[in-house]
Amino acid sequence: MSTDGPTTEGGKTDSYNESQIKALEGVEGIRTRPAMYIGDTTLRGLHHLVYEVVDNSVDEAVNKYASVINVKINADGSVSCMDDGRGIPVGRMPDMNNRPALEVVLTEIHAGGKFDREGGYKTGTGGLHGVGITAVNALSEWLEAEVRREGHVWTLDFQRGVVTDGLKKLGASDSTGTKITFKPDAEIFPDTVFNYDTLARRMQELAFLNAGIRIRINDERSGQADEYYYEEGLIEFVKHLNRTEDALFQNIISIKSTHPSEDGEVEVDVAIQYTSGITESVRTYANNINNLEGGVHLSGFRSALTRSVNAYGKTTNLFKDYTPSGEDLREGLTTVIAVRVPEPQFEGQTKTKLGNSEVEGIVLSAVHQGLNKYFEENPSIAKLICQKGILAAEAREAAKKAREHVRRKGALTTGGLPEKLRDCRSRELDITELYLVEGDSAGGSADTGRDSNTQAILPLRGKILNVEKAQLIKVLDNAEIANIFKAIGVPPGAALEDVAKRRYGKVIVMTDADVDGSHIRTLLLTFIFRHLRPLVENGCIYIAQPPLYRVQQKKKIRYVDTHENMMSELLELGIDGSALQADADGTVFEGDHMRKLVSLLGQLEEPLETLERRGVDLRHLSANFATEDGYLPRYRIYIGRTVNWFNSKEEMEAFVASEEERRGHELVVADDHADSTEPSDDKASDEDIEAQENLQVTDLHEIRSINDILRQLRDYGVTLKDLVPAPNQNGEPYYPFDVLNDDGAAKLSSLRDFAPQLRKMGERGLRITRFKGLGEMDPEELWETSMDPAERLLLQVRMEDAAAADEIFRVLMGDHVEPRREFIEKHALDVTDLDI
Ligand code: 0RA
Repeated sequence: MSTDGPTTEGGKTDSYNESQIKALEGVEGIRTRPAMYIGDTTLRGLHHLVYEVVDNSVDEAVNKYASVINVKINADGSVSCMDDGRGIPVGRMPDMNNRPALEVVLTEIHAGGKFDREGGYKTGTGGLHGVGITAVNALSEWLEAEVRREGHVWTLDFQRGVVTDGLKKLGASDSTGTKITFKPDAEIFPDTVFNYDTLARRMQELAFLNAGIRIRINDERSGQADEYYYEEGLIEFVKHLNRTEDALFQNIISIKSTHPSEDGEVEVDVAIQYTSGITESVRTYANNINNLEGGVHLSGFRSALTRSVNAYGKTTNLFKDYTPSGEDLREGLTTVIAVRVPEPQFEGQTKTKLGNSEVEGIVLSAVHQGLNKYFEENPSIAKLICQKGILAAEAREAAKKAREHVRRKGALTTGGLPEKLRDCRSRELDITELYLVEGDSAGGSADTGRDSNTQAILPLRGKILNVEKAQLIKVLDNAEIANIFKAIGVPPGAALEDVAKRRYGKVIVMTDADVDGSHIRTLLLTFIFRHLRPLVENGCIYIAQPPLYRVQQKKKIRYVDTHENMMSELLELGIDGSALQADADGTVFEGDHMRKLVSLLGQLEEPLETLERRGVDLRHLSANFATEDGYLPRYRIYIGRTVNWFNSKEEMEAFVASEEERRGHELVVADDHADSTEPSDDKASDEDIEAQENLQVTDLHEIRSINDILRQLRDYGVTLKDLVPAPNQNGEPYYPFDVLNDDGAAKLSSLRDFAPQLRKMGERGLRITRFKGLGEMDPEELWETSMDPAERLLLQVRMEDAAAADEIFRVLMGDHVEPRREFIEKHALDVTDLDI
């Protein structure tokens, strides 16, 4: 790499030159078409941002330069990803207009390729060839890079992909690594709230796929934290997937090999284990990307398994009457396949199906050889597998007979429709829908309320059969299940071409918004995922979202979908007919003026709560450290126990430089552990801390938002002190604000109480009911809220959702109690929340 030694003197930037204009165009391109870079801007795309950043750290770790990756959801909703790798280079690049390499990496598309990464990054992970981290930068309201390298800590800040604070040197450090912190841009992403479980699941997956890397994740918002470290990689992945099941034998078969190919080396890593159950569970990955639709590696594996087991069964004379089919041999089999391919090609509906044709043969021969060797060395296990295959073949034979029997009677998909089905008249797939409704009483209301031309209703009683445990033959025996097949008109184990035969365009699952309802929804989705998967792949499956609240005001009734909407409606009602009076100068706020004030105050609440959750006392901070013009300082530096606050990186850099000058030595920046907080009394003695003389630097990101809003509040004459309750001269509580309303008044000690007070006032004269179940709605209500295509809210089920339901289901229904207990305890919070 051709860079000069690092320096903090920025080049003059008052005129744009070619390389900066190009970077700017790149950023604008990404912001105009975000989907091209991260797939979409839904929650999926949002979480993808984190994966892009983590992928770079994983690369660094895979190449043995890093060993630990820390991911943190910060209190303000931003995310930090930190590794202990070499650190992104910070030196200036002469042929890039002397910009620091760090800046180039974060602003140039394909910058990754500009670096000759020694040790060769043969195969990138999920990252899109150097676009990844630049896209994250462009799609973030702000991003801060912190690099430890060449004896120092360096920082570089961006806003929406453009540099705001050039390269700064923050102090000394003898460690190395990269930390990227970013806040997704709300102008791009409709929802910017990260989900801990989603990120944690992916981090665990990455740890399984990349043995020996330690990945920690923690959530400052909730205190949740996990650490993932698997020395044995996929073997432990399979163990984890089977934690809920009884294994057929304890051994996990592992096959690993490397093969030359045209573009470079192909790595194959496979682990399998049989359970005593019947469901097959497969995960496939190419370059750490989950291939939900499978692909060439999966088909190669399947052929190899069939060949190896059948060859063994034949030569040992175990297969005489029956030769099990491939499907038979996969009953109860848990498989993880991970390949690394130099130039992965993805196909299929969701672009996740691996397509490189040469990989099929590579996996086939690797697994074939691996299994043959394993069976030779472990004959008793080979025998168990053969026997299980025979059992499955026998069961399949019996099920086939049973199916033919039912089919002859026309019971499953032809002729007789279920008695309980309330069919619709139209047969046009474009407009017809089948509602699967929990309970007979809700089914009855839905029947009365529906549009009988296009909407059919199938009420389901109680919990449908536990399809996890039952053999297919029993599944078909179950009346409720048989009804679903009959109604939909697609046979079990449907193929893609059967989808066109379905009797309705959409199948809509409608269950109560309580624990039982969500359990039944999981059951139904699992069942559909396993036996009618092509319907999911084709986007035919939906979930109805009945509203949460009914609001009655005199005779008028309205419905509200979510808790958040209920809160904002109450606020709106409170604003109506209210006024705010500031006692100090008699200013009165009313109408739109007041509404805008309330909205600004509302936006302030979240970052203020974040600040308080960190243990920062707003009153103390604003009384002692506010800037002259009434804003809050953003950066906190502890040296030993002495705290200092700064408003900009410039001030902070200057302060560190002057302290170093005064002390005659460099100040070491404390290593930034994922869980680091300010020095506390119980951690170390005062002497220890003084002796360390470490710099502990914290950037309180939320203060950026707070100051932004404070700036806007200036237009209303509102300042920091109006947000902090202050006693009067006699030390008594002081209420400087009055809320006046048609039917009452209230006094406020600070404007932070304004919105809650308005909501309280808004509740007057309303009867608010929170729905516990569909049964509480009468037919018209059910139609208006959950069935009228013009009004209702439907959620389309995607493959990922169905696969997630399947996993939950395995845990809930599996053989082992412990994982189930763990699961329920871990999710107990959500459950109580759902159930109130
Ligand atoms: C370019 C070149 C080098 C390292 C990296 C990028 C790098 C990027 C990221 C992103 C997250 N963590 C990272 N760690 C390293 C090579 C540097 C050298 O040769 O010292």
